[in-house]
Amino acid sequence: MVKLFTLSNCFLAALIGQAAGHFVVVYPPSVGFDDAIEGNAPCGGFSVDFSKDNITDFHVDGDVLALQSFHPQVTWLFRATLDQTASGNWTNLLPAVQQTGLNNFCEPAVKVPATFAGSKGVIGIAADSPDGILYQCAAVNFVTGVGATQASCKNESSTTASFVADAALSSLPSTATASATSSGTATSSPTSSTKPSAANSNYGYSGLGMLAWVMVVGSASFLACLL
Ligand SMILES: *[C@@H]1O[C@H](CO)[C@@H](O)[C@H](O)[C@H]1NC(C)=O
Ligand SMILES: *[C@@H]1O[C@H](CO)[C@@H](O)[C@H](O)[C@H]1NC(C)=O
Ligand SMILES: *[C@@H]1O[C@H](CO)[C@@H](O)[C@H](O)[C@H]1NC(C)=O
Ligand SMILES: [Cu+2]
Repeated sequence: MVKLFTLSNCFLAALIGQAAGHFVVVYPPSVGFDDAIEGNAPCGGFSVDFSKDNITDFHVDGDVLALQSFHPQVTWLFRATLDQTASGNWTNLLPAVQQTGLNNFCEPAVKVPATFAGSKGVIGIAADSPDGILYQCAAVNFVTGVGATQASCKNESSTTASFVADAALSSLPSTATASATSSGTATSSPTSSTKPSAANSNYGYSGLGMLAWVMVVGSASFLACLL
């Protein structure tokens, strides 16, 4: 029965494949989502633009990060930076946490260094998935205090989570601590011309190419799902 259930979940994951996305951020709103380029660091193929993004107040003493995963297992890394281009200077907010089970996952009280309060910045979410590392960013205004509860903050009942060591996530560039970066190591950030964006995506698929891609990815996610 358990095996059957896993199998049908795998079929579902394979069917959903790229179409339903690898993962989405439910709260705070992301600066942009396109599942074909979600693997582009640091923000899933979008740049942060405080003049047009939906900017959310994020409370440094604890606030909500709500996600939805379309992979049966994924490992999350939550980061924050005061670099408004999201090019680097990241501070890890929690150890890598592995979600087992599809759909909703929410950390209701993620803390940010108190010194961030009063500044604009970016919350970065990196997900180690069977499709590689995937990224999303939220443009935020760091404020003092604790954030309000969000109705969208919930865990799927069948989901379990635990802190894990994740070599891929811990070797991400610019995963620096606040104290290490305050001495100036953040200056090695990429120039704006090298920043990934929707415009220079490597995924120019269309028509039959897209169909082939979906089939390959579908089979791959089905196989990955069985492991
Ligand atoms: C900004 O995000 C909030 C929270 O997700 C949402 O309720 C609101 O509709 C968004 N506003 C715009 C302009 O997209
Ligand atoms: C979801 O699960 C994580 C990990 O067990 C836990 O830290 C968090 O508080 C849970 N979220 C909710 C909304 O209960
Ligand atoms: C890097 O982050 C630290 C705090 O963690 C901040 O004091 C510093 O101004 C930041 N540097 C840049 C270039 O954003
Ligand atoms: Cu995926």
